[in-house]
Amino acid sequence: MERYFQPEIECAPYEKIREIQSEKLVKQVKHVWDNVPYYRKKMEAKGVTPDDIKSVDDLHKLPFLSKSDLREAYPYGLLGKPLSECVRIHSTSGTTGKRVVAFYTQHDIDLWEDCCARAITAAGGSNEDVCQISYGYGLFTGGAGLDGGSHKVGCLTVPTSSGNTDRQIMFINDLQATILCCTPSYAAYLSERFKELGYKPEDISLKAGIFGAEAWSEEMRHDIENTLGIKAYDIYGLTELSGPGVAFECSAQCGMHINEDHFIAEIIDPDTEEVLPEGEQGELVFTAVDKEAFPMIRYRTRDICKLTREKCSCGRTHVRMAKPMGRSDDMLIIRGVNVFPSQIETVLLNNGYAANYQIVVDRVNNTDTLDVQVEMTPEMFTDNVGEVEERQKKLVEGLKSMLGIKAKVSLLAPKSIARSEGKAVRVIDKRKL
Ligand code: DLL
Repeated sequence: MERYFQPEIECAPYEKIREIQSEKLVKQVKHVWDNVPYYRKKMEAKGVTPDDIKSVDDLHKLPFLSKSDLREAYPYGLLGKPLSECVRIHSTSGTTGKRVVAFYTQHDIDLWEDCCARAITAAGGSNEDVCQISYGYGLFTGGAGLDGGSHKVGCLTVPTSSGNTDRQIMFINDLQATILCCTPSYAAYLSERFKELGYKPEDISLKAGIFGAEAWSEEMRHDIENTLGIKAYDIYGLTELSGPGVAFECSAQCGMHINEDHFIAEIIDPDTEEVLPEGEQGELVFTAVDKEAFPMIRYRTRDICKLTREKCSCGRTHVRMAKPMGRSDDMLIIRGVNVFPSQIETVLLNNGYAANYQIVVDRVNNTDTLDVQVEMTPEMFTDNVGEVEERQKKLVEGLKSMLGIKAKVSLLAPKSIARSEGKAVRVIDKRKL
């Protein structure tokens, strides 16, 4: 059995990691200064030159990049290499404004696939595995990234892409797939379908799942693990930084190791932009020190989470990020109270519901309304009105204690909410329409 594990990097002492980062950062800042006039102007405006950046300790002197910079510089304004050296783009499925288009040289793709290979390895993968990739292929980074990683690990790669659920199940069964890669909401849908078809966990060949691209709760993880009989690993990334594999979970399933030889992570206060100490919650900011074609420096992700350097039982030393609670722009402000969809999901799953829900926010008579619509499971489904009312009441109370505000709860019949094959759309905010 061959494993794609790089202990000399992944388990390097902190000082060694800082050394690698500092060396690469100095080079990267020079590369950007010389080749990306847009960022050079930002540096000049802040009065910083490459000579000021001697190590990671100087990172805070550099200006941030944000989504609005990406929009302003669209499409070619942040390119760090001539187009003749770029070999690929990927793009986000952004719903507002211009899409993000990210560029890759062959070197960038190799590094990205290396990150994804580490993720598959950390989930127990080797060249003996059959790895089914049910993330979408195309502009979205999920399919291509994990496909490349799976090749590097030497798995037999099954590129089903997303959708056509019964065909997914056929391939898993016929080829005896052992690793499944897809969004957690699609994994939940596949689990539901396996159950409907009468499969028990021990009938399913899968042993691990690599699920990411959207926020998902611990409760959802347990549901998927129990139905499919697997261990479910989280994976994080974003198009601007390459795609999946910026960070990944290991056997400890306790936060995601950030590939620190490629990405330097900081947590900032999103309002003051001040860098926060380790362990505090704030906005995640990344500096990609190896990327050539689309070199992001201090890129503000808008994802809210914490970092820890506590020792990990897997032996990897790279810093771990907690599950992001959601993006700061996913946060709903309802009657002045901050609400993350992931908090609502926790309450629903703790009460025995599956992750088939939608959150509808509206404004009636100048007051915000929050309607949590959730499907009953087939086992709960009943026409006994008293029982349904009792269930509703329990959820209203659970939500009140989690969020601090009152929500309306609508219990729906099983299968009344459309299933997602990619990233699930959980929130319908009618206030913005
Ligand atoms: O979602 C890349 C990806 C593909 C990651 C497949 C993992 C697996 P984007 O479409 O650019 O890229 O969306 C990036 O998705 O800023 C987060 O808000 C969210 N996100 C990604 N992974 C996670 C995760 C891909 N594990 C945005 N948990 C990010 C929570 C996640 N949110």
